Amino acid sequence: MPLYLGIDSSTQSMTGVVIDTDSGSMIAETSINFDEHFGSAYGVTNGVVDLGQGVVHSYPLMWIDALEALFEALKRDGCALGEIAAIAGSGQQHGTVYLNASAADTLSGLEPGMPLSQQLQGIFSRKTAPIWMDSSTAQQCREIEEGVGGSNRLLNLTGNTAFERFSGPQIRKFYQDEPEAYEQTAYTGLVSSYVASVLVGKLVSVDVGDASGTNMMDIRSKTWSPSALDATAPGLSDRLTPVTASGSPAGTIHPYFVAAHGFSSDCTVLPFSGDNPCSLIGLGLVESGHVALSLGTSDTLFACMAEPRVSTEGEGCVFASPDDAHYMALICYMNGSLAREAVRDQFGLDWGGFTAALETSLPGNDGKMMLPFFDPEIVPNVGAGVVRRHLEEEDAAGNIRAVIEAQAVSSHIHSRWMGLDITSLYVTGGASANEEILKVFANVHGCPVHRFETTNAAGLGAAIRAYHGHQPSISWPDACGPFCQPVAGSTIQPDPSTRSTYDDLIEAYSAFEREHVAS
Ligand code: ADP
Ligand code: XUL
Repeated sequence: MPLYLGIDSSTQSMTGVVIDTDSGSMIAETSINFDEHFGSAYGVTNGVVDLGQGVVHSYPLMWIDALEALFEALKRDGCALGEIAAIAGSGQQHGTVYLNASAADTLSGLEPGMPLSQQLQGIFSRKTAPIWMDSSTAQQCREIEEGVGGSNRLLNLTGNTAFERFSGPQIRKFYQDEPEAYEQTAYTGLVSSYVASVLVGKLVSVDVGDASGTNMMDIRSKTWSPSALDATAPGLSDRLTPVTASGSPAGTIHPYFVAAHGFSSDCTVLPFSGDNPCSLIGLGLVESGHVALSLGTSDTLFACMAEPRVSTEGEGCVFASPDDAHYMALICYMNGSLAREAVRDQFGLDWGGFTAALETSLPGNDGKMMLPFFDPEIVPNVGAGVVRRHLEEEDAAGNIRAVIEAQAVSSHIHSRWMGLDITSLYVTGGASANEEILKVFANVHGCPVHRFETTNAAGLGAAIRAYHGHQPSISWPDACGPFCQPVAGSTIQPDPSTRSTYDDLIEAYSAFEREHVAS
């Protein structure tokens, strides 16, 4: 019975998804929440440390503690780790990890009998990793764009204008702010390649899917772009390994994991990719046209494309798909679940109360609106939190509906650059468990919303990538087929009677956003 494991190293948790390809079923899904397990040891809230002024970091060592806790939890749940034929993974995108010259030897020499995090604590040239929520690099974005000859040049070269959260601007800021620590950095990786490196016991390359989110990869040749690297930091090419195809195995698992956790010594490890690229696979988007929505810590809307169509206004981005053939178009909102939680908590509600409030309010919210940027926002680009209410602050149901309608309408407005006729939406992410939220997205986009067995498409996509990497002769549609079917009877249909209300709201919200957010 061949089993495949997908590991999702996300903002708030480390999740394992195990699939059995004989029965075509998901046999385990287990999550280690960072705050719950390591909140006091590492001082994280929602998995991160907010250092102020847009600086948001996390701890690479904590992710490894969570990885070991995940393996123990999977075993407790009865999962036979020794039967896993291959592992692939998914990482929160863009976050950068900085390792010193001792890393390579430490990784290869891992010994059973001592927790990994104790053995790894000396390998970092920077103890923390800036993650995708960090919006402190506006200056570095401009410098990199200028360095390559302007924002259009960077867009044409890498598929993306410079974004604050992308890895290149973050690396440049580190080089500028901490030149000595940058000098001590022998290897710069991403969350994805770092976790894979620990599993294999050697420095593993960044895959094409995650390298697309760095502002440093040539989107056509899928190799590091020398001019983008030069514009980012001196000597950077010496601190990177070449970009790898997502489907080309990174190696076999290090003997540490055989001795400490019972893996088979010939378990193959595939490169990890970004969480959104993995969700593309986990939702079965391996042919161009279909569109998906992920309602996790960030909210993202994305689609599979045959060619890299770019967003000239910087609303969205383009990544290479980890199927090594297609591309994905994506828009990303920082104010996803944490904005929904902010409003929920303002009224002292749980998700049940939040959902009841949505049920009692009407589509269009009687004209009440909110710009729900509790934190800086990516699209539209807002440097510091901006919350504008066109309603009473004490109106619980009005505020709750206003947040959800703002998020759904914004995803409609800012996805136009993708040039797609959105005829259905596939959903994933923690908040996709909430049917009332999904109804709003179905009505605003005027299309059915399909739900899946797991709300963690990134972890499932990683498991499918492990399967495909281990059995490359299977086609992608066949690899995804059994695992990526919407749950029968769970589709949410749009209510046509809300169409004109939402057409009006799309107009009104666009104007409201333009009024309060300088372009
Ligand atoms: P990530 O993978 O980005 O760490 P997840 O996809 O696991 O995040 O989503 C976690 C979020 O899901 C939580 O922060 C929470 O706000 C949200 N969530 C969980 N259950 C519900 C629910 N019933 N309604 C709305 N949101 C929910
Ligand atoms: C995508 C992005 C976020 C993170 C969340 O560009 O920044 O969706 O990948 O984990």
